[in-house]
Parts: sequence; structure tokens; C-alpha cells
Amino acid sequence: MSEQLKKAKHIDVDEKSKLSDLEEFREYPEGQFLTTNQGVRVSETDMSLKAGERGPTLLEDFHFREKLTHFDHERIPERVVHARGTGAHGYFECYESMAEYTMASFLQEAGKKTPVFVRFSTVVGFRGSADTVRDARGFATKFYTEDGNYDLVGNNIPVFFIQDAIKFPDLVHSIKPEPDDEMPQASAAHDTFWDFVASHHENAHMIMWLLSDRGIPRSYRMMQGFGVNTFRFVNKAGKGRFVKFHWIPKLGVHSLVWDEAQKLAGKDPDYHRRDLYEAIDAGHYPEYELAVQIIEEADEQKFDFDLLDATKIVPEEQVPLKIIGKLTLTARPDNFFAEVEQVAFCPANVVPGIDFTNDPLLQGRLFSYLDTQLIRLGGPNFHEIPINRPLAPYHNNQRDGYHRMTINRGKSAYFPNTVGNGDPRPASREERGYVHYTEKVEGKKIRARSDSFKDFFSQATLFWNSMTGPEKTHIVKAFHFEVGKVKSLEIRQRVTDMFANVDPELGRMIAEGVGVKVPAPKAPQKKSKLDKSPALSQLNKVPDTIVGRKVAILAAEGVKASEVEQMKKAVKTAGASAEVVSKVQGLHKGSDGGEVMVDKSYVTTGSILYDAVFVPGGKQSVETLKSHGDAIHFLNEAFRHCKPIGAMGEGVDLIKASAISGVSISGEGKGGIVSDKGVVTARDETDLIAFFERFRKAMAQHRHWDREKKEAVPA
Ligand code: HDE
Repeated sequence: MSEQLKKAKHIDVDEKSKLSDLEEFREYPEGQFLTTNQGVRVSETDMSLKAGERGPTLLEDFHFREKLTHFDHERIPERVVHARGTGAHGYFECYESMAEYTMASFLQEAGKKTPVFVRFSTVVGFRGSADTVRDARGFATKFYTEDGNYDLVGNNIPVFFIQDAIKFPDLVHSIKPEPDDEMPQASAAHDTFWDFVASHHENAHMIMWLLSDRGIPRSYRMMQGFGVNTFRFVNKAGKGRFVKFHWIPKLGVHSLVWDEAQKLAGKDPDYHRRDLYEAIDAGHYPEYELAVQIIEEADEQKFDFDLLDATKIVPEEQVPLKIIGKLTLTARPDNFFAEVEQVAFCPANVVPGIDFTNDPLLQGRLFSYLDTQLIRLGGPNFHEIPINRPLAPYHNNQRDGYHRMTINRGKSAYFPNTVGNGDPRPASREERGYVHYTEKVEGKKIRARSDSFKDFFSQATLFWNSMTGPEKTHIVKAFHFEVGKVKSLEIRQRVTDMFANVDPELGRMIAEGVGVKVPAPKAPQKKSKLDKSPALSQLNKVPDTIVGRKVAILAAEGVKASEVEQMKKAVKTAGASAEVVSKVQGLHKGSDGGEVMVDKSYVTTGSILYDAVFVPGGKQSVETLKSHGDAIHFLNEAFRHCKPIGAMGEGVDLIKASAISGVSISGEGKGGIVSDKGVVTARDETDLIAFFERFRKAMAQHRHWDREKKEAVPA
């Protein structure tokens, strides 16, 4: 790969980078002739070959037939779940040697870098569905290690709906659009799903997460990832320990609000995809630290839940997280189909040092992923597709099949052989051959669930108790939406009764919103050892950063151009970006001589596409904005979505003209600042740096939830 290309792709991984591996497959059409797939140059591609100008098209037009035939076969089946997604290249860097726990080569030394490809996804929607729907998000990482590919196929929620993989088709059928009319798209808010939930109390914990703010992330860059299932680390001496995987985003965990998420689905269905690529293009590479919880085998029975039950977390307060490395996403794919659509993850893709447990959900997953790729990617050779090829060399006696790329040499395709010198031959543990963990297993063949899996509510209650006030309110509102859309009153009642087991007050609040009876008092359920796990609330750990956020600057003719300029600069320095929004696109003359270029008009954007709004001064500009219903709506909506709003000079008058004024601006502070936490104003202040610092702090907070009570402001 050329130095120039390396630079363009921001490659930080030496020599054996995945990107250099892909290089031999890249096409560079610049300056090339158009050819057929056989390499024959084409002289005409707009008109088919006909018998006479108005006559029939001729069969001998091989270019026409090849072009149409290829087009006719362009689609492959979308993923049965996680169809909607996006991906990026990057690398993983190990912080410290984990040799004591695992022999995985990519975790052996501090500073070691391993190329990765990550795919983020929603679960339920079809491939063309919107990014911001309420759903779990997939967070799948392929590590191209020197010992072969390792796939950590996780989600942004640490638990799952069900305990046994045999229930997966039932779960997915119930949550997908209903079979008779194929509605609704990318939504759990319908009868069949909630019928399934009410029939499977093991769902309770997952539903609490799904209906919390975790179900509507602000960005893929701002969500956690979890391996969900319990895995095993195995060291060189063959000693095994249980391990749970966590990804922790450096930007903190942030979410949208539900009204905003729904509107975004219409205004920009590609919102998360765009956000990821814009951040990478701007050099704000998304970063996530990898943390593990390691549990000695001797401690397996010490918990008040079963470690093999994927509906349970291991609370951080019981087993602390150990941060062992960092993932950085540095490059978007060149071609969406070739990379994001064709990438094939599989939890069974492990390397020496990482092994499985008997978690029945994991055991089923180990089968399903390879199986699904066979139909989706059309045969057994999908590992040869560039994005799936390991960097580690591969040799075996597997042969033929559709679209075989490798030209296997030699006479023998069997083992053991003498004609081929016995090669390729198995490797011993010392030669880094994969040796399965020798776990003692004993038991009768039986279709049953262990009693240790039968506690369905204790951790759902733990989650509920660990939420802050605003987070609890969001969960209740989400129930009102989701269950409120269920047509059957009987199902609504069953769901409400079920969640009264989590907390009677929650049951009462759900009932009040969906028109069913308040559940009768329940027999007490098993309780978690912990009353609360503060680590579960995303509001408890908000980092002081605005990297990658977006600010809208509302302006019209006569705006104070210097304030716009300064704000743009300050925002950029803090790692965020700003766009000027006005009635129409073009140039505005400033009141102080300069000019301001409008980036977006009200028609092409909306407050929902920004994290904060700033109104600069300039009397003429503000007077005009006051007459723009869209500008007033912009402010009201941003306020209602609890976003920071800043205004300087006459800009404060626009806030006063909006619905915010009556409910929010509470008094003059020092230096002319009027502030209601997220509303930062400076009528007279000329020190933009000081003003900006207040505004930045309000932005770092992300949302100002105390405003939610102010329902008088329209959105
Ligand atoms: Fe998956 N899952 N899953 N899943 N899953 C798939 O594989 C499956 C589960 C997850 O970006 C499928 O390639 C079973 C848990 C992600 O390409 C399929 C069970 C977790 C992705 C499949 C589960 C996940 C998938 C569909 C047991 C979080 C997208 C397409 C009940 C740890 C990967 C495909 C990508 C995809 C089966 C449960 C995560 C059908 C049987 C738990 C991130 O094989």
C-alpha cells in the first residue's frame, strides 16, 4: 500500500494491517477504460444493439446481457436479524499483558496492536429501516489476530431476552413485523411481541434495559458494548477462568429522547451511520476501552444467580472491571456491500486462550452464525471474501464449492496422507494449535431448565432501583408507548401484571398509562444481594467532553458575523462542529461587516439533528428570526428535548419570543448571565471565551432532564 493511501486511511497498524490485506482487492477506476467482466473494452454503454434503429434488441449484445444479468443478481438475502448496520475499520491496542489469564496472542503485550473491523447494527428492522428506532444495538468486532480471527459478537445491552437458544426463532418471529400484514417495521410495539414477553418472564430484565435510554443511543460512539454470554479465558498452563467482556466508550453513554428518535427516523434515517462516518472523517476516531470481569472457577457458585444465565449481569460492585485495552475506529469502508454487508461474524470464531462455557444461549449461537452465513453468502467459501479472510495463513483439505477463490495445489486433499508429505498437519498446543478446554461434564440427556435459572425478576428490580429519577420516567413512558400500541387489552394487562413483579409502583404507573387495572399485590419475589448498582445508570458517569457533538447557529441577514465566527472556532477547538441554519441557504451580510455562509435551511435540517443551539446577536437578524415560525420551533423543540441553548446579545430576545421564556429564564445572574442550567445567555457580555466555557459545560452534560417537567413548551 502506498504511503499516501496509508495516510489517507489513517493506518496506525504496522505492516500487516487489514487494510493492506484488502489492498489487492481494491479497484481504482481513475483513468481506466470501461470494460466487460472479461476485460474487453466497451465502446458504447448507453444504447443496446438493435436490428434497425426502431427494431428489436439482439441476443448477441453480450455487453447488454452481462450488464443486465449482473444487475439482476445484485441482491443477497439480508441478515435475518441485525440486517440494518454500518461498519468501520480500526485497531485494538493492548494496555497490559494478560498472559496470566489468557494465551490469546493479541492480549500478550502492552502496546500490541491488532487490526479490527466493527459492525454496529439494530436488531429488528429490515436493511433499509431507520437507525434511531428503539432496539438493542449489535456491536460486533472481528480481531484479525496472528492466531486467526477472533469475533466478539456483542450487543449494547448486557443481557438477553431468553435463556435457551431454542427459543430464538420464537422470540424473533414475535418481534419482527406481524406475518399477515408485515407491520410494524423495526418496532417492538405490537401485539405479538408483548404476547411473547408476557408468556416468558425471563424477558423482564432485558425489557427494562430495552425500554430504558439504552434502547435509543445518541450515537454508536456513545454506547457501551457487552459480550453478554459468559466466556472463558485459558492461559498457557491450561487454567481456565470465567470472563465477561465490556466495551466502554470514551465519550460516555448518551441517548436520544423518544420524540426526537422518532422524528429522526423520518428526517434522517441514516442518522447513526452518518454520525459515525462524519466523526471518522473529522479525525475524531471513536474509542472504546475493553474491560473484563474475571471470575475464578472456584467462585462459580458464589453468586445469587447462575453465571451461565444470559439474562443476568455480574454487577460491577461484585466483580470490578479490569480495563485491558482500547479499540479505535479509524477508517470507513471503501465499499459498503463488499465490507459491511459481506462481513460474517461468528461467536465460534475464537483463538487459543478464549473458550466457551455451557451457557445454553451461547451454545446455540455457536451453531447458528455459521449456518446463517451459508445461505446469506451463498455457500461455504465466504471466508475467502476479502473482509472475512484472516491475516493468519489458512491451510486445510476443504475443497471446491461455489465461488472458490483459492487454487489449492498438490495431489492430496485428505489427512493423513503420504503423497503430500502429511501436510497440512495438526499443530500441538505448543505450536499454538487450538485445544478445547478440558471441562468435566456429566449428566443425563434431559430437556429441562436448571432451578438456578428460575429467578426472573431480581435483577430487573436491581436495574429499576439503580435508575435516577429521569431514567425511571423514561422507562415508564416507553412502556406507555410500547404497550399502549398493543391492541389486545388482555395482553396489556398480562404485561402490566408481569412488571408489577419488578416493582409494584412500576406496575401501577404502567397500568395508569395503558388503561388497564392496577395489578393486585404480588407475592414477594427473590431479591438481588445488592439493592442498587450505581454503575447501571448512564447518568452517573458523564465525562466532561463535547467531542463529536453538533451545534446549530440560528442566523438571518444582519447577524453578528464575528460571534458566529468565534463560536464556530471555539466549538471546533473543543472537538465539536457547528452549522449555520437559516430560512434559505446562501450568504448573509453581518451587522459588523463580515459575511456568514448558511450551511443548512430549515427545510434541510431541524433541531433534532443537533446537540445544542446557539443564537448570536445582531438586531436585524434576531428581529427576522422572531418572524420565522421555524426558528421559534427550532428553539422550543431543542428545549423540550432538554438540549443546551445559548444566546448572546439580542439573541436572548429570540429565546424570550419563544415558548421557553415563560417557563425557563428565571433571573439575571452575574455578568448579565441568565441561566436555567442548560439555557446559557449573555446579553451584555463581550467575553465569548467565558460565555463559551459555560455553554460547553452545559453541552458536556448532554441533556438537562429537569426541563422535562415543563410540558408547556411544544415540541
Ligand atoms: Fe445473534 N445472530 N443470535 N445475538 N447477533 C445473528 O448471524 C443468534 C445473540 C448478534 O453485525 C445472526 O450473521 C442466536 C446475543 C450480533 O453481522 C444469527 C442467538 C447477542 C449480530 C444470530 C443470538 C447477539 C447477530 C443473523 C441465541 C449479543 C450481528 C445474521 C438466542 C451477545 C452481527 C448473522 C453482524 C447476528 C443468531 C443471540 C449479537 C441468525 C441463535 C445474545 C451483534 O446467526
